[in-house]
Amino acid sequence: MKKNSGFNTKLVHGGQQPDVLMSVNPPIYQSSTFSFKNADHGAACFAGESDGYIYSRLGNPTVRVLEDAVAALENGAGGIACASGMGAVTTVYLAYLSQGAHIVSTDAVYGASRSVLEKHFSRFGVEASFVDTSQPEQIEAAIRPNTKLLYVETPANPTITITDIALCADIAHKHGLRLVVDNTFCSPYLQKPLDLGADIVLHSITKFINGHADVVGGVIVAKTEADHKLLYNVMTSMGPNMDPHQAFLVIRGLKTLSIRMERAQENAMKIAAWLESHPKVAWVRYPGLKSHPQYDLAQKQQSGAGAMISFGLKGGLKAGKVLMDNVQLAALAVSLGGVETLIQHPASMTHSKVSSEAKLKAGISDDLVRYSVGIEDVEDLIEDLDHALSCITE
Ligand code: LCS
Repeated sequence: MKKNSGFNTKLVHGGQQPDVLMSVNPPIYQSSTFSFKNADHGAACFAGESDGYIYSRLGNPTVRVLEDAVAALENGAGGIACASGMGAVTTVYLAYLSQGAHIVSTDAVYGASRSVLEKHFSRFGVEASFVDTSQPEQIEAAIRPNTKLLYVETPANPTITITDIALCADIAHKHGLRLVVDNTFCSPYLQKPLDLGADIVLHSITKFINGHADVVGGVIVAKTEADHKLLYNVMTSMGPNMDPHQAFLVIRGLKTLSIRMERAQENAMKIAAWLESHPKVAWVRYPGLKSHPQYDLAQKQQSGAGAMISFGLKGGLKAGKVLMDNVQLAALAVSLGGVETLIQHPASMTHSKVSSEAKLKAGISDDLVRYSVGIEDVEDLIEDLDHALSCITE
């Protein structure tokens, strides 16, 4: 594959090296360790003077295919695959947040990305401020002399609030901070944070990149070789490394990212518009709707509106529960970004560990229902929602 190949060519062929047996797909190197040609070769591998593999926590050829593929899609210097999205998030926190350091983060981040800071990193003297990063003045006001990272999730989970990445890069760099973007909701198909000025991008690979609800995983891509080296060192020292079999499945899922994303967001646009005109629906948050507060920014920053919708019903949480209990095609389950449609209630599920006060401030209201649109026939999904909404009697 040429370096300047198109996005879809990178999806199908990215990271793959010619195989000795000419296999079309990368082999699964299910081996914890690799032998050295001789003692000097072993020493050279450990000294970084030879790029031979040593031990699978420190690097594995199947995992490397995925790391190189995602790095090429995000236009970064290198990728670091992790056992989970939270493995990727905490690797980034650990790499840049030492005792006494401070991070400014989006208030509506994924629940665990927030609670790991509040409950665990705080034990080591790390401070965190959570603000609405779609409002640059809130970011500026939160930055302190000890701030090291500006961490942005856009679109945010679950409010679908959109933050201006290029603007955040300017703010971060003016204050000597690194800008980290969680790009899980868009995937590199719809948004490329490094091109917009971010220093580090990460994903819960569990979601759109893998796309088949059969793997938990994460990936980090750094813009510079130096950041890549530091992050790789932290990850391999701590050990949240991805398993080769896990990587093989993600490589398979990745190949169809564009066509899955296109189909899911085409469905999502129709469903969001349908929901917005339904008499029992109070509000809908979807970047493809003109009613989205950052509609213009979404048009500029993303090449599509994505497949995540949040909405609230006029009957509040009580009505939302009836809806969730009566869908038959959509699964009532957390996670997102797969070929199958999922529905969940963030306040009591994915964000249940976030305090009520913090949820309220971040706009994670009790009535918010999150809908991850899959690639089923849209008529069937609308019929399913229509039936579930008709079960709400009050
Ligand atoms: N970042 C975002 C934006 C996420 O949505 C998640 C998981 C993570 C990071 C962590 O990734 P994981 O370790 O789970 O692979 N989000 C979930 C959700 O909304 N429902 O279940 C998991």
